[in-house]
Amino acid sequence: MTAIRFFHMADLHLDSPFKGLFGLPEQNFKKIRSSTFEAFEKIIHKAIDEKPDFLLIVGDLYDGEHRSLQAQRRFQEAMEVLFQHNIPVILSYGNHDHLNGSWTRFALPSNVYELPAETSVVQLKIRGQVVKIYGFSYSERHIKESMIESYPTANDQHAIHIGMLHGSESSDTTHAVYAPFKKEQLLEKNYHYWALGHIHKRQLLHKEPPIVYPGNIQSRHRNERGVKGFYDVTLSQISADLMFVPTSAVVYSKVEVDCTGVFHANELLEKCGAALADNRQEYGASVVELHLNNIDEQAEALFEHATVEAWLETIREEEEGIEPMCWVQKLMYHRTATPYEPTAATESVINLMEQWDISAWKDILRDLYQHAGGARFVEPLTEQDIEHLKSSAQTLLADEIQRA
Ligand SMILES: [Mn+2]
Repeated sequence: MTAIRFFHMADLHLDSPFKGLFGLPEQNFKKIRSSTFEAFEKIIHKAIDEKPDFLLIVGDLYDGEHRSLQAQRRFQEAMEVLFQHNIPVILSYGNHDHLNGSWTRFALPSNVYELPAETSVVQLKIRGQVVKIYGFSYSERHIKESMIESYPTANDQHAIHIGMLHGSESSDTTHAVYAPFKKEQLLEKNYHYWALGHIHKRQLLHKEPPIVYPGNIQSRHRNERGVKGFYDVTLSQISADLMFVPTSAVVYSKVEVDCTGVFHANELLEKCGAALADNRQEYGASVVELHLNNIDEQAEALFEHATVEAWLETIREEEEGIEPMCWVQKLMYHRTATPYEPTAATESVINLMEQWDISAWKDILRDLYQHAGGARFVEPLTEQDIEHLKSSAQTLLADEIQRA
């Protein structure tokens, strides 16, 4: 039984602009701004070193439909290098880099198969083993209808069949639904592997055969936390072996500091420094959301004469110049819950807040999220954000009542 080896990646989002970052030193911004390229280059180096049989790239190679010139140039150069090493690449375009955008065209070398808008098959022969790869590119940004019917059922028993699909599982309503599918529909095709893209969080929807989201290769904002990468897959007709390979050039992470017993400002700074050093040790270059937990009355005095912004600035100064970089994007502090006597008024407000669903919250926050000048600076509202808003609103309310 011949086994083949390929790299499965998706959502490169090359030249992502990282719009939500402000006030950071020039060299930090440069590092972050080039992280999508750096992550991609790690993959190309590994491909050159280890010579997999081919690469699959499942949509959203480029961040914008205008496909920045720099991104295209860097991508083309990478493909030329793979051409010299005889490594084929099969790619599809997704909702971000759909075929209807307007961009300056670069010609890619002949080892690269760009899937067209109609579901098509690419056939390769690897050490005598026939491999059939099916997929399509987005003809326009919004493909809301299911595309799965357009994929043929595997009938050639001697071939290895792989489906490439940029889209979302139809029950997953946390994302805009693109080219929706049900897991059962994929399984019915009798393929040996489903290479998915679109959802940036790595996940295995099914084990045998594997149905896989590798996630993106580099986080783009604080809601895409953790180490990103791709899958190095060894596949035969009867077995699949998946190895995750990290590629993040900059890791977005959440760092928590326990402030129990903190009394002096320097103690707080030391604790933050130590926690950030651990984070640096684990992830290398990073963008951090720093949470100060268990702020008791004693520790709270530290925030009476200095604002959170002033603390953030001081912590950033402490970190400046240390390599690899650690940019504290956000500082949040959480008081130990101060018991308060609930009154009918506070309870009714809190209960009301509990009843708002995601669309009610979106409606309430409409002024901010639809603001002509400001909307482009805020990241999309997530369920996590709403949870956080809800708890801060409740704490604030309880506090105000108590002080009144
Ligand atoms: Mn994407």
